[in-house]
Amino acid sequence: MLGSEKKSYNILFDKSTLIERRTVKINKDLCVKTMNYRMVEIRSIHSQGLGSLSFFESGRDMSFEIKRIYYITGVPANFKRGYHAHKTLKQLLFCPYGSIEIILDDGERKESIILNDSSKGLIIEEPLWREMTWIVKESVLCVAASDYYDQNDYIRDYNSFRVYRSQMYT
Ligand code: T46
Repeated sequence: MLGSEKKSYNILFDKSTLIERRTVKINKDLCVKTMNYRMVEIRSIHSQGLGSLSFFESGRDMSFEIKRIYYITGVPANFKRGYHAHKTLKQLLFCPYGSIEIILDDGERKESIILNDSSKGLIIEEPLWREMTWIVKESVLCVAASDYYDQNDYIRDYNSFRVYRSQMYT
């Protein structure tokens, strides 16, 4: 029997550019959850022989204000980074060059996303454990983040992350 208390979050990026929307449904009795991340299309202009120009604008394309941009370069193939989650930070990840696997983990399940297209982005807006693997050497990982760097927003211990997640939904 379905419980009486249900919450549902539909977070929109931009209707015109949204290619996939995932919904978190929380039923307090059944505790049904799906992992909340979204793949989005980044607006891109392609010119024959001149390459491609992609862009997004804070306040127009984004569901959160961008306060920080960072990018990771010079990583060898098969190298792994991450192994943490964020408590409140929202991020758009994209790979303008190369191929990077992002494994997202909600404490119960893992899902794999390959970033290998400069016009596709991955939005993460809830605490999800992440591991990134560089499939192609020197792939570039760019991130637009909703807040300034704060090491207190990181959860770097997996068991602590699972406890944090379980407390979020009780
Ligand atoms: C994330 C994934 C996708 C700073 O000083 N300022 C910054 O803005 C950032 C992002 C990092 N740092 C320092 C903290 C560490 O001493 O840079 C060093 C490397 O950071 P970290 O080991 O956290 O890097 P990754 O690749 O494991 O994770 C990064 C982001 O930190 C994280 O927010 O979601 O990329």
